[in-house]
Amino acid sequence: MQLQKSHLQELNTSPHHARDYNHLADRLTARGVAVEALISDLAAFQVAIPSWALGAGGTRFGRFSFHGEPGSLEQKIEDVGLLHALTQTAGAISLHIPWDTPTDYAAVRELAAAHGLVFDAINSNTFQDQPDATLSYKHGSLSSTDEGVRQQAIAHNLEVIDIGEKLGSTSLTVWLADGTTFPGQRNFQRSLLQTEDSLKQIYAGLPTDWKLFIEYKPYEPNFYSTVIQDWGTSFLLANACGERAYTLVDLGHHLPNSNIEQIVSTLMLKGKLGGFHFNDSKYGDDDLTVGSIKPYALFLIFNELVYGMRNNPQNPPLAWMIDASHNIKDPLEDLIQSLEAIQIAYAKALLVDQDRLAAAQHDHDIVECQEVLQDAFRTDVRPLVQRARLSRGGALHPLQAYRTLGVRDRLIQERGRFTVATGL
Ligand code: PSV
Ligand code: MN
Repeated sequence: MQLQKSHLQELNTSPHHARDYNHLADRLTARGVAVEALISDLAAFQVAIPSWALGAGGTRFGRFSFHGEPGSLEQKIEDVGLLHALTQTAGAISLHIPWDTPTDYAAVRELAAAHGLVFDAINSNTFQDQPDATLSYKHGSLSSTDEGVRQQAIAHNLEVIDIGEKLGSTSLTVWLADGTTFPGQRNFQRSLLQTEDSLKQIYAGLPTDWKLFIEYKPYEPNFYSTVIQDWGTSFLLANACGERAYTLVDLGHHLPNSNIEQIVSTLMLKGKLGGFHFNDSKYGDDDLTVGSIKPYALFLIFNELVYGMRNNPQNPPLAWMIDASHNIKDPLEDLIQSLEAIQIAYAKALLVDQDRLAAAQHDHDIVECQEVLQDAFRTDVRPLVQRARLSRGGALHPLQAYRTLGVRDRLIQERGRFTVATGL
C-alpha cells in the first residue's frame, strides 16, 4: 500500500491552521525569530524507523498480536513509507540483521527509493542465537572468553557491514547484551579488553566512509553487569577504535534520573556523539512512545543537541532513530505520535533564545535562565510543525489521516490478520 500526496491533500483543509500559524509566526517574528529558517530546519529533520518495531512488541509475559503486521522486509519498507508519506519526517529505515537480510538487493533498494526512503545505520545481532549458528552467545559475544564465539560474532558484524554496503547504509550500530547476572561470574577487566579487541577488529573492516556506533546500556538482559554499561565505557571504546567510532545514546539506556542532556553535551563537545535512539521511560528501558512520560526532559536534551549542532562542528551530523516497542498500541499510530513528539521538542529547542540565555548565565541570573527555557518550552509550536510537514506534502494531522484513510484495515485486507513481524 502506498499513499499518494493527492490522498492527503483532500484531508489537509483546515480553517484553523492558517490562522493559528499566522498568529504564532507574527508573535515569533516580533521576538526576532527567523520563522522561515526554523520551518526549513524542522522540514529537513528526518528520523529513521527501526525495522524491528513495526509489529507488536511484547514482554516476557506475553505478546498481543497486531493484525496486518508486516511479514517481510518489503512490507516493513512499505510501513515506513506510509509513515513517511503521512509525517514527512521518517525518511529512513534502520535494518537489523539477520531479521531483515534481503534476498534481492536491487529490488529492495528500488522499493525503498520509491517510498522516498534511505537506509540508515544497520544493526548487528549477537544477542540471540540464530538457528544455523554453530556456537552460542549464551555467555557473551564480542566479550566472550571463547575465541571461537568471539570470531563468530566479529564475522557476523563484518557480514552486516557487507549487507549494509549493498543497500547504501554508511554506519553500523553495535549493541551488546554481554554482561553478567551474578557477581563473580566474569572478570570485568578481561571482558572489557576482549570487547575492545573485538570492536577494533570490526572497525578494521569498516569501509572508509562508514561510522561505527557503540551503544551502551546499564542492565538487561543481564542484571548484575553489562560490559558496555554507560556512556563513559562506550566513549573509551570509541576512542580506542578510532576517529570514525562514536557513542550512541539511547534515551532508555540510563539509570533513573540520569542527566542525559549533560551526557549529550559532553559527547558533542568531544565530537563523539554519533547516533541517537528516541523513546521514553518511567522505570527502565521501557521503550515507550517518545514524549509520553517526560516531555520536559526531552526538550532539555534537544536544547543541548541544538546547541551542539550549532556550536560543535567537530561532531558529525547525527543518526536519529526511534527505538521503541509497541505492546498495546498500533505500532504505526505509536510511531506517528513519537515522530510528532520529536518534532515538537526540536521546534521548542530551536526557539530557545540562546543569546538571552548566555547573558543570563553570565550574570548568574538563575531565574532568567529558567524563564528563557520555559518560555520556549511553553510555546505551542504545533502550527510550526504542521507547516513544516505541509511544506513537504505531508498530512496536516497524520494520525487523523491514518484513521480516516483506514490504513490499518487496508493493511489487514492485504496481508491478513495473523502475519507476524520479525523483531522484538
Ligand atoms: C537494546 O535495548 C536496543 O536498544 C538496541 O538498540 C538494539 O539494537 C535494539 O534495542 C533492538 O535490538
Ligand atoms: Mn537502542
